[in-house]
Amino acid sequence: MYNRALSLPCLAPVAAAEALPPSGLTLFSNEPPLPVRLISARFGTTVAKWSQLPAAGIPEVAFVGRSNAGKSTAINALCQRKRLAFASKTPGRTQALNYFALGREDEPAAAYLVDTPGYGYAATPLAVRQSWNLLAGRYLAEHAALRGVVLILDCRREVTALDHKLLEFVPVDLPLLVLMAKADKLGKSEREQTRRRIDQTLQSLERPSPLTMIVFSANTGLGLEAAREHVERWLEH
Ligand SMILES: Nc1nc2c(ncn2[C@@H]2O[C@H](COP(=O)(O)OP(=O)(O)O)[C@@H](O)[C@H]2O)c(=O)[nH]1
Ligand SMILES: [Mg+2]
Repeated sequence: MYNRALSLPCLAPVAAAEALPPSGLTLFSNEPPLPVRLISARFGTTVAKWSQLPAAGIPEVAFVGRSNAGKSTAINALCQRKRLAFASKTPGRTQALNYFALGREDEPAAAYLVDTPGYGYAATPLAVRQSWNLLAGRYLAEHAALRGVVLILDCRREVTALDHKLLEFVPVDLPLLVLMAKADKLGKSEREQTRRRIDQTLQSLERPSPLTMIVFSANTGLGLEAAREHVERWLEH
């Protein structure tokens, strides 16, 4: 297991006042850094094998879920983009991790959102499933930069056996945000009953780290702002 300790970039000390530029501009200020906003997301890079992962200094949030759960649609909605993550009715078979960079465009990424390949699509050949375990599974289990994981559930399927399997990869000390997605597909009372059942199932996992569930619909915007704020808070400091 990798060390999850946060490694902060060291700021070089300002040696003397004359080190400051004569214009009066200060190189370092006491102002806290600007918060990282999901709406700044743009494509970063595709990681197809372990050796291509970025160094662990930049915080990451991973999005996981079964194929067709609504993961790409949720990422697009959270980032206010139409086609940042590719959403389709036919689940893709690519096993790569897609990195979306956050922060000012003219600066190196301040953080990353990471779209993981859909888990366990029924028609997925065994070899593809195995390569999921080797890259995405290992990434969730070991990558030190992870600040939290967003699990997307299709509210009509609730927590399936595949979701339980997927969660086995996620270290118990990582904060988890569960989006009960496509909530617009359920009426009000059905939605509330589903929420209670999923909540009970999640509590029974007895994960020691913070676990939050948000009833979510990319179509209506239900839970969107709360989910966005939650992820942005993980990326603070
Ligand atoms: N009604 C409804 N459909 C959704 C919602 N989110 C996703 N979908 C649909 O569910 C299907 C799968 O979505 P997608 O984002 O591609 O799932 P992924 O495989 O998990 O990335 C698509 O047809 C989406 O249009 C939602 O909030 N409401
Ligand atoms: Mg997708």
